[in-house]
Amino acid sequence: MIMCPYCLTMQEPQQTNLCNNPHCGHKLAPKYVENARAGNIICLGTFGLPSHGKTALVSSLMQSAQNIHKIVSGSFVRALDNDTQNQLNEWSARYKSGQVKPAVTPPDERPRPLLVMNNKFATSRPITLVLYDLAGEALVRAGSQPEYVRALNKVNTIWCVVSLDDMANKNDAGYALDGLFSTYLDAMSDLHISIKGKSILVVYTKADVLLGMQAGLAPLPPAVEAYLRNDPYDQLRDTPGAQLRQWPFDEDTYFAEMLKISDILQEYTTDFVDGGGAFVSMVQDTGAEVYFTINSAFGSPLEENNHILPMAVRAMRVLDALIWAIRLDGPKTSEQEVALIVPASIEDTGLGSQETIVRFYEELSAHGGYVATYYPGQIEPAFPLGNSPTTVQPSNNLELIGPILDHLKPDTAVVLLVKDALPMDFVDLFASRWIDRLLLVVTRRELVATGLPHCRVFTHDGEIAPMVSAFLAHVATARTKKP
Ligand SMILES: Nc1nc2c(ncn2[C@@H]2O[C@H](COP(=O)(O)OP(=O)(O)OP(=O)(O)O)[C@@H](O)[C@H]2O)c(=O)[nH]1
Ligand SMILES: [Mg+2]
Ligand SMILES: [Zn+2]
Repeated sequence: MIMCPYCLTMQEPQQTNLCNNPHCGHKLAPKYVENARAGNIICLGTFGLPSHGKTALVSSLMQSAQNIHKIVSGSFVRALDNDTQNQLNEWSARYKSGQVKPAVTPPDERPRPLLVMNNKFATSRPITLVLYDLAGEALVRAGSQPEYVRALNKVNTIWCVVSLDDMANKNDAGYALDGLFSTYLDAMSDLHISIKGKSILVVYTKADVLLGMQAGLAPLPPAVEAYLRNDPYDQLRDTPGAQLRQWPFDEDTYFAEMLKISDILQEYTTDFVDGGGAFVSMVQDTGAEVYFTINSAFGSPLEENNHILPMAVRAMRVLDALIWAIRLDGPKTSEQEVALIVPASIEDTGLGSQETIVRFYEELSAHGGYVATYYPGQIEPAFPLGNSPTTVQPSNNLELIGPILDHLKPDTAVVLLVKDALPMDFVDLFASRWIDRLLLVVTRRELVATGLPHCRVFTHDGEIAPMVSAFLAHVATARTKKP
C-alpha cells in the first residue's frame, strides 16, 4: 500500500501511476511510487500561527538543500513533480533579487505537498520527502474546521513552528505553547488520528531577532547563541564549494551538537516560554516525543517599507530541522539482530535502571532491531531475542564482554550500557571486527573510549530514540556496502 501525497488515500500502486481515488486521479511520479513501495518516505508538516515563519523556513531550507552537494559529495535534492519544481524555481528567483518575503499561505482543505527526493544527505538510502506547509490560518481554524489540518494525518514529524518574538510581542490572541499543542491534539482527535509515536519538533524561527537582548524575552542561552552564529553552512547557496571543503559535513558530530542544543532549548522552554513546561509534559503524556531546534530563514529582518532583505541571506541552522526529521524516522526496512548488554549493577534511576533499560529495548525494537538482552560475563542472553527485559537483576559475574561477543552471529549489532567502569576486556575490542558494530553508552565523560566510532554520554531517556536510530542506520549502511 502506498499513500497518494495529494489526497492522502492509501492504495495499491497502479500500473498507470495514477491515483485511484476518482476525486483525485493525480499522476504520481515513478520515483515517488518506487520510494513509497520501499517505505522510504518521510512525511513532514509545518504547524504554527500565521506569520511565524513557516514558509520562509521551508523556502530557505530548500535553497540550502539544493546546494547540499557542496558539503556531502554525491548528494543531491531534487523536485519530484512539476508543482514542486515551479515552487523551487520561484523561490530561487526571489532569493536572487532579495525579495524573499513569502506570500501568505492560503488555507486549503486539499494539502499541497512539496515532493522532493533526497539522495545521500544525512541518510544512506534515497528517500522521498513529502512536506506539507500548512497555512497558519489553518491552525486558527483547526478548532472549528479540523479538516484544514488533515494533511498532518500521515505526517511522522510535526514541525511546530514558533517565533518567540511574535509570541511575546505580537500576540493579541494570547496564544501560548501549551495552547497551540492543545489545538493540534483536539484537531487530531476530531479526525480520529492517534499521535502516539509521532515526533514533535519545536522549531523556533526568526532567531536573528532573538540574538542579543530582546524586549519581552529571556535572552537565549549562550551556547544557543554561539551555535546560531557559527553555522558553517549559513550561505550554502552563495559560497563556492572549494571554500566549504574545510567544513565537510560529518553527520554524527553534527547531530551530537543538535542533540545538545535540543536539551538546552527544552530547558529554556520550560523555564521561560509561556506554557512551555505544560507543553513538554503534555507531549510526553500523549506518547509522542519532543525535540527542539532553532533557526533563522533569512538571518536578518526585511526592510519595513519594501520588504526587501537589506543584505545577503544568511540561513542560520535551517538544515537542522530536516536532519532531525530524517534521524527521527530511522531505518524501518529490515530487522537487525541486536545484543543489548546491561550494566552490572541495577539502580532506581539513570542508565542502570530497569526503566531505562526497557526504554533502550523498546526504541531499538521500534527502529528495526530484534533484541536479546545480556548480563555482562554471561554468554547466554538473560532475555532472549524478542523478549523485553522486564525484570533485570544485578549480575555478580566478572565484567567481561568477550565471551558474549564470541557467541554472537557476525552481523549482530551491540549496544553496551556502562555505568561505573568499562568491562575488563574492553581494549580487546579495538582489534576486533566489533569496533564498527558497537554502540557504547556511558554515564560519564571519563568513560568515553576515544577511537570508538559509536560512543555516547547518556544524560536522559529522551536521547535514546535518536541515538539508537542513528546507530542502527550506520550498521545498516555498513551492511549494504559489503560486497
Ligand atoms: N527577521 C526575520 N523575519 C522573518 C524570518 N522568516 C520570516 N520572517 C518574517 O515573517 C513573515 C512571515 O513569514 P512566513 O514564512 O510567510 O510565515 P508563515 O508562518 O508561513 O505564515 P502563514 O503562511 O500565514 O501561515 C515574513 O514576511 C518575514 O517578514 C526570519 O528568519 N527572520
Ligand atoms: Mg506560509
Ligand atoms: Zn490522490
